[in-house]
Amino acid sequence: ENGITRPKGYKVSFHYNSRVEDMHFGKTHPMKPWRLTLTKHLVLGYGLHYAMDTYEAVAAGKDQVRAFHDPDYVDFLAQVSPQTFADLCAMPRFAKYCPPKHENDTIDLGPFNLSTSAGADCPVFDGMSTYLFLYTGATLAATHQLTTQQTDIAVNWSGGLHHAHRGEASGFCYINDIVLSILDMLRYFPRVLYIDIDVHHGDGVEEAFQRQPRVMTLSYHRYGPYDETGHKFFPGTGDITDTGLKGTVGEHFALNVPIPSGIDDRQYKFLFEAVTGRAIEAFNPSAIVLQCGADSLGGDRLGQFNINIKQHGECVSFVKRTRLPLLILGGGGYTARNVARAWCHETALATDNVLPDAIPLDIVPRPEAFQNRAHGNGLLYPPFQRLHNNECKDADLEGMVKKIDT
Ligand code: TV7
Ligand code: CA
Ligand code: ZN
Repeated sequence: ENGITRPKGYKVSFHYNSRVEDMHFGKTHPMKPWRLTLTKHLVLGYGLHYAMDTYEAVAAGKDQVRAFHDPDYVDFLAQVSPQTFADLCAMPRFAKYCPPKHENDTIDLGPFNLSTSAGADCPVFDGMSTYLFLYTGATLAATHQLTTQQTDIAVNWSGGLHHAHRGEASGFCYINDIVLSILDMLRYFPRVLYIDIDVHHGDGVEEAFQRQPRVMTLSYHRYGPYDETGHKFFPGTGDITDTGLKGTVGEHFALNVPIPSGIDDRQYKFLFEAVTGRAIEAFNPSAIVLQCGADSLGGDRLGQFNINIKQHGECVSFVKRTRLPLLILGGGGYTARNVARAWCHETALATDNVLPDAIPLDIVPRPEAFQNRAHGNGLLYPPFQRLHNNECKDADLEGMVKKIDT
């Protein structure tokens, strides 16, 4: 016996699809869908599938995706591949979306911020269309389980792609599965709270609901200049003064917690619990969507925070304690072994299971991914080689919370 039990008094559903995991954005692209395979290996290795209902996702339909996205963009996404890209771009219907070309561009941008050039944030890759409609299908299936009260917590680690806009891909995100999910939820729940702990600002979701007082968006993210050239950390939005569209009924229903690099567990816990607690109290949501981007972990390839898996998970526990219908999604996360650790740990938290910290290396197919000679094979405290200087001052935290709470 592995000791894994189903949670008492509530249900958890787990949505996945193996075909999503086998996709490749390109050799050097930081987004690695196989981190989902690694996550699944840990979840199965620990036996957490005994604690949940598991569902293999089917692809979302174009009509479902059109509930938020531009119809031309949806048709393009449904047909695009490296083979069809040039021909599609040449069609008058899509050519009008192509930006003018510049002499010394390193990246050839096509329509909708898509590109076949190496180095593009949103590349066109083999199987891309399948990938997009499948991760979206998984989120919509998870949402359906919640809105029909067949489950209490639904999990889709392949979703959470918060940067996609109505008619444009952005920051590794093509279809905004989160927006589509919340739109569905609004047919059943009076108010939906969206919480985003990815290290990047959840700009696409905030923008989609900037005029909607029934949706509150709350993002925690790295914000500010991050290099010598004064470039801002992507996407550069989400200032503390950004609280929704001024002069509309949506004003005050967006919250942003911009954070300097290097924030530690204690500081993050303080900010997260103070601001999220107040948001829940003031907004009184009927359901919650939690985007659990794992690039906020210390040692992430793109992130700049220093928080550990235990604190990342405490955000999930804190939100779960509201006992509201909860959709848990993935998002960013670029150091695959740590992404898998965090999301497996959070699957355990969702199902009220406590896992032994030693990863069961004998039952995961790729033990070498979790084996480290110097630091062992712990689940919660992997070695973080590259920690960031903590630029986050204790003295500023209290003031930030006050400023947001107005
Ligand atoms: C949700 N950072 C998505 C986060 C999206 C971040 C960016 C890269 C990057 C892209 C690559 C690549 C990279 C090592 C890192 C202004 C630019 C600078 C392209 C090189 N290596 C999420 C998006 C962010 C693509 N984009 O929130 C191919 O880093 O900063 C930018 C924009 C222009 C484009 N260039 C980067 O976590 C899922 N991109 C290597 C190959
Ligand atoms: Ca965020
Ligand atoms: Zn991110």
